[in-house]
Amino acid sequence: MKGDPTGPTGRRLTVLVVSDEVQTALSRQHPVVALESTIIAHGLPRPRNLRVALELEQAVRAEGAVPATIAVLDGRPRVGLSEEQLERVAGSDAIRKLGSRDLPLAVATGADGATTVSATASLAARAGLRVFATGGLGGVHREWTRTQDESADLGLLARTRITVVCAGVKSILDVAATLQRLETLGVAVAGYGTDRFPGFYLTDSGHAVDWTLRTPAEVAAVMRAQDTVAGPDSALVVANPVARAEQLEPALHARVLHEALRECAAQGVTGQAVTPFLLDRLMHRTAGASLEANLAAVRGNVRLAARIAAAWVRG
Ligand code: PSU
Ligand code: MN
Repeated sequence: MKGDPTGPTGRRLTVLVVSDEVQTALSRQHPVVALESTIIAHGLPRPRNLRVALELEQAVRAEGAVPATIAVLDGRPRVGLSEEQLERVAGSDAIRKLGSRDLPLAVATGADGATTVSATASLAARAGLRVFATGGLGGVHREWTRTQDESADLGLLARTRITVVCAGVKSILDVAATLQRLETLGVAVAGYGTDRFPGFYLTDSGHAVDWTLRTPAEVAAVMRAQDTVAGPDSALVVANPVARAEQLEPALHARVLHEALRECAAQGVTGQAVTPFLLDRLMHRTAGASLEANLAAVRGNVRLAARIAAAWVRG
C-alpha cells in the first residue's frame, strides 16, 4: 500500500490491516466512518466501554455506513475490528495509548495499543478513509505555560486530509488557546448548525466559530473544495454540539472541573495520563453525569459522520 514503510531490501512492508468489510466498502464507494479506540480503552469506564464501542458501530450501520474502529493489535495497525478485537481493546488494563508518534514503536515491538485522534486520523487517511468521528479533540492544556502540554492531535490534523466530526475540543482544555492554535496551524473549523464553538460536555464553549455548515452535503462540498484548493494537506474539523437537553449542567461543570484540575496538579499527573485522569475525575465528581453528556456528544457525532460519509461518496 502506498506510503507503507520500505524494508532494508527496498520491498514495501504492508503493515496496515484493513478488514474485509472495510476494504469492500471502500472499493464499492460505500460510506465508511473511522472511529478511534482511545476513547474506548482510556476515556470510558469498563465494562460500559465495550457496550458503547458496539453501540457506536451499530449507530454507523443504522445510517447505512460501515464503521472502521482503529487500533493496533500485536503490532499490526488495524482498520476495522471484529467484535473479539473490540473486546480486547475494551477489556485490557494494560493497553497503551498511542499517539501518531507511537505507531512505529508499537509496530516494531508488537504491542497492543488504542489510538488517539492523532494516530487514528493518520491510519484512517493512510487506508483511504476521509471521515472520522470522535468525542472531543485534544488541544492546549490550561497549564500550557508551565507544562507545554498541547495534544499531538492538533499538529497531526494540520498535515492530514481528513474530516473529524467532534463536539469541539475537551472542555478541560484552554479552549481559546486551542482555537488559536488550530488557526495558526491552518486547520479548517466549522460549527455544524451553530455559530458557537461547542464545549464537549457543554453545548457552547463560550467561544464563537467563524463558519457554520448546515447539511452533510455542505460539509462534503467543503471537503471537495479542500482537494481543489492548492496547499498542504490539512483536516476539516466539523464541530457538532451536544443537544442542550443532554449537556452537563454548566455550573456543575465549572465547579467540578476546578477541583479536578487541582487534584491533577496535586498528584503530579503529567503527559498522556492527564486527559484520562481528568475525564475520570469529572465522571466521579458528577456522579456519572459527565459520562452521559460525553456519550450523548459522541453518539451525535457518529451519526453525523455517517451522513457526511454518505454525502461524500455520492460526490
Ligand atoms: N474524545 C472523548 N474521549 C477521549 C478522547 C476523545 O470523548 O478520551 C481521546 C482522544 O483519543 C484524543 C485524546 O485524541 O483523548 C487526547 O489525549 P491527549 O490530550 O493526551 O492528547
Ligand atoms: Mn497531552
